[in-house]
Amino acid sequence: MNTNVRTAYELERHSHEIVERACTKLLAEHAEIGQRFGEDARLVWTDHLHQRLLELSSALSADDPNLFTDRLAWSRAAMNARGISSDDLDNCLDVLRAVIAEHLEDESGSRVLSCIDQAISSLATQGKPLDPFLDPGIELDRLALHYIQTVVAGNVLPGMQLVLDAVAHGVAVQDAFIRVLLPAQKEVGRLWHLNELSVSEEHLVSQTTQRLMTALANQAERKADNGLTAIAGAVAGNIHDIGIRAIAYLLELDGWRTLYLGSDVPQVELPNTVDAYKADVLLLSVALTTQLQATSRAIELVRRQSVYPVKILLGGNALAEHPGLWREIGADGYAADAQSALDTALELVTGL
Ligand code: B12
Repeated sequence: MNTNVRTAYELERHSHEIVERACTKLLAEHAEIGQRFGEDARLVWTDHLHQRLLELSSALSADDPNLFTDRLAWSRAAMNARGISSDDLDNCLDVLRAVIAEHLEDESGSRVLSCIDQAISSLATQGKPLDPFLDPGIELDRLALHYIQTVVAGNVLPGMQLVLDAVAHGVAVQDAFIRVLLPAQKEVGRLWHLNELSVSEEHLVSQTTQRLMTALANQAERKADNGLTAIAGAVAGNIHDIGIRAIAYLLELDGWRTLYLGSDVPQVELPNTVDAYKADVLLLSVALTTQLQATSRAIELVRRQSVYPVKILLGGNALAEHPGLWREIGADGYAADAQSALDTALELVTGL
């Protein structure tokens, strides 16, 4: 275990105590926060502080303060959109920093503080735009927007029908996945981030998208078997499974034998599963930086315990903005989207 990983582990081990103390300090020093949030104040800010602490620990473990900067920028945009001021977030970070300084006094404390300080200083120069993913001037983007609007309006079956009709009229199933449904999910995420869609509305679209993907995959024509096996799933702790599920369906349509394990797959299961099914590629999805430790542990276990020479391919939001991180945690490859996932999986196994 290297020093940063050990410090991150220490931070997480004391997380409960640190967060409780930081929250008490925040509410004592900023009585106005307590007044504004009423009886929910402790719950809301404990949760917020805990999430930030886990993100800080992941950044520390990966020795990359930018991972923490990204998370700070993300939560700032989401909270600002919900009427919570940046001052509250700054105060929150100040108390977290102060409590960590008291708690971890030695060299490990200064490593954590330097990670916080570097993250804060890059935050000042980082403005994260939340531009729309979809352009109404492009036909399939327009379909994706229409799909979201129809489902959010409560018309689930007509929304599904829009996509089914497009496929019946010549849009390839692969395009319905890659150019309509997956971008629609990203747009839903953006609208949720900006507080323009509620959690229920996001859930409704996400459930409908999964239902549609299954319907489309079941009716689509599949290429002949290519003799290759892929196992796909989301790493432990990750319940985002729509992207990886789409990739699993698309691999299957391309002729792979695909074993889709779904979300939150325990690391310890992976080595035996790889061997039992003689998997050529193991695809793991990582949505949040707080899932990176589980990911490197999963890779380590497969490398150590699997007999079958499987290739490990990673993808997902957590790795998207940090080129090379996949390699540092020991994977064989990374792909940023569904089409490159298909290409990279084949390339890793066949060299083509
Ligand atoms: C739906 C959704 C949920 C659903 C998930 C339901 C489900 N069954 O999947 C629920 C409500 C459960 C959820 C929960 C949370 N979510 Co959420 N969620 C989303 C949303 C809106 C859509 C996800 C999706 O379907 N994406 C569609 C596909 C296309 O994107 P993708 O998953 O990244 O996959 C693509 C690529 O990354 C790549 N890929 C993905 N996996 C793999 C694997 C391999 C091997 C390869 C090669 C490629 C690859 O290919 C895919 C296709 O192009 C996204 C927004 C977004 N931009 O994605 C937020 C989002 C991912 N969620 C977010 C957050 C913060 C959370 C929560 C922490 C919220 C909270 N405070 O509780 C929790 C965490 C849950 C957890 N423990 O994992 C943030 C993440 C920000 C970040 N980078 O950290 C996002 C980006 C929202 C936002 N705009 O801020 N979420």
